[in-house]
Amino acid sequence: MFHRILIANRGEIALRILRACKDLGIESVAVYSEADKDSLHLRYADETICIGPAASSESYLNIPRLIAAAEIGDVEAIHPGYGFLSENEHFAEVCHSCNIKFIGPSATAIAQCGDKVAAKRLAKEAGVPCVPGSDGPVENEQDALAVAHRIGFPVLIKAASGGGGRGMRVAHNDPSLVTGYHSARSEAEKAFKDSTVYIEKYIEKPRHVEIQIMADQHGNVVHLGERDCSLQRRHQKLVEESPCPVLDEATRLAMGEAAIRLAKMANYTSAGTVEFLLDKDKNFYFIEINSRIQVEHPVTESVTETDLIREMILVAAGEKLSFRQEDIRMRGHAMEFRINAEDPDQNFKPCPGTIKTFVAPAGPGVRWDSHIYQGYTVPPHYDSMVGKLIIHRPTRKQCIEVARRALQELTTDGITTTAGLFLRILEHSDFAAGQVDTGFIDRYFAPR
Ligand code: MV4
Repeated sequence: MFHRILIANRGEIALRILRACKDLGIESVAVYSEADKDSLHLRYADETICIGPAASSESYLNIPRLIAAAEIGDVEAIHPGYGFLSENEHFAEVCHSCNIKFIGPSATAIAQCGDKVAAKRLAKEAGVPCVPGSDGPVENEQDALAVAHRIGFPVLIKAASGGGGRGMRVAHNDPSLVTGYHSARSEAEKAFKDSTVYIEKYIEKPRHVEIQIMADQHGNVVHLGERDCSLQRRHQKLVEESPCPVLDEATRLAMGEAAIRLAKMANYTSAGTVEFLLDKDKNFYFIEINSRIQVEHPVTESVTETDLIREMILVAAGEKLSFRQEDIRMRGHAMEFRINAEDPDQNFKPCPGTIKTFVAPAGPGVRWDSHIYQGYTVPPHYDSMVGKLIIHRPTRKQCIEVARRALQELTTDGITTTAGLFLRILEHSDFAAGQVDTGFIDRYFAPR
């Protein structure tokens, strides 16, 4: 087992990883930018190293500085968390060549997942249902029109290196397809230095349902059920839950088995997420695979009684998975609410600042994953998530009841957060009925 791990991240996930290290008796080295010198996890770390100024490009994204910190800190492994370098194949490769274990999938697996055209090809090979569309990249206008006429409008043009909805265009007819094709390509070129695009049938009002997988270095792959992440705004998830309120056992089984086949086809190791769209008729289609631990992992940890960060560390050290598929049962219902320092009434404008009074919610089934404390100043340089409220109760109805109470308890005087928005969402009859899709927030809570 590792003796010492470097945590290449900040905020709540840095604290989450640090806690897993502590529980395993592993020493931790925390790195931080100048803007994060008051970060909570630094107080618990065995060693802290400042890696640069506030700008991510000069700190959390700076590979030479992180490797230097790993050498100085004398660690055997690096946990990248989510965001930053977590899906950077080059970083995974550099760690490998420096004899530092990257706690995540291999550089090859990361590269295959990062290229959405390659991932879709693998999925097809593995017999995983995919959205009808182009077979691989679309090279020109004529190709694009031919694909659209074969599958029928509406279609969605997507960037092969895309993420977060960038480089995506919906087209309903020939002229908008031609325009969208070129604007998607140039946006993709700017954002990802890769103008490769592909085309899919546009699935209207889908639910976003993803399967958590976990794989060790001995060929064992297990799925841990699904998360419904349909409540999003501009590709930022706001609420996630498990189980998906509309998924039947047969579809859950089919999605889980599909995710496992894909993971095996990709020689995948560590934690990963296979994303699907679920249409109105309960058909599911693979869209992409995320090669990192995700923000919403506690939802799965709650319903499956697992510790995914601990498991990632153990399998990275070469251990076998601590559970088999038949050991995984889903119990009760879990929801996660992302508390962002943003004002929903001002178009979700970021609201960094100092927290004058802080009270964390608690009680049965309440988990609060956060790095904030009374007197803490939320810096303006990073994403605005300041905590995650995770509720786990025997039923979805009780989950909603406890969530309402816990959101009311949460006190963060001095900064505006999304907590108030969630109280309004919880009152919505469609949410109470589990009848949501990826357009729900835009329709009712964030009209442009
Ligand atoms: C789709 C889709 C509908 N049809 N693909 C969004 C980002 C990336 N993860 C894939 N995404 C989608 N892909 C097809 N063929 C719908 C989404 C989608 C979405 C689209 C518009 C507005 C909000 C959305 C939220 C989640 C998913």
